[in-house]
Amino acid sequence: MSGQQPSPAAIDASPFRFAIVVSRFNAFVTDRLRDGALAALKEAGAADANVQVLAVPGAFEIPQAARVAAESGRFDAVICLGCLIRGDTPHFEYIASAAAHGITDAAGETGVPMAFGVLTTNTMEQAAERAGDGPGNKGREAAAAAIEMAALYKALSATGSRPFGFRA
Ligand code: INI
Repeated sequence: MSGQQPSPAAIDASPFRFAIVVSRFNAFVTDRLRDGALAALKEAGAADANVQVLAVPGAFEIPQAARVAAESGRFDAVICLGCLIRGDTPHFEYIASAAAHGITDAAGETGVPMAFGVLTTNTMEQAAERAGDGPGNKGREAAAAAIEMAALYKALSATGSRPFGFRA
């Protein structure tokens, strides 16, 4: 089949520039998500100079910074990282919903792909499990998604490479 995408593991990240928007709230987890994302980008060939880490206070602020980063025109993809741990009040639901919807809207409205690496867990243990070393790290997973989406958008914008049925 023509126009088939390479498997994500084979995608070269060196042509792309990435922003990592990471919240400081629950930093013992989000630092590890950030490190996982940085490792995945490096392994895929991204140069340090093409990766910018932008810290924000909490998950609520992630979409705000992600949108401004996308609008700057300086990035091919934005990797959003945060950690929400459920408490005794509905606060968690509001922030989780705002983060998810805000990131979705920012990606759709700016045309810059954004990966969702915001953990929403019931316990600290569940969060820590998803931010460990190795492939289960959700920062790594988000970085892999961002690389794949940056490559997909590039393929879609290339002249004459529109897949069958794509609108003019
Ligand atoms: N921010 C998080 O990233 N994770 C949380 O678990 C969290 N809790 O539980 O409150 C949290 N709150 C802060 C919020 O994201 C904003 O930074 C704050 O409301 C200021 O706008």
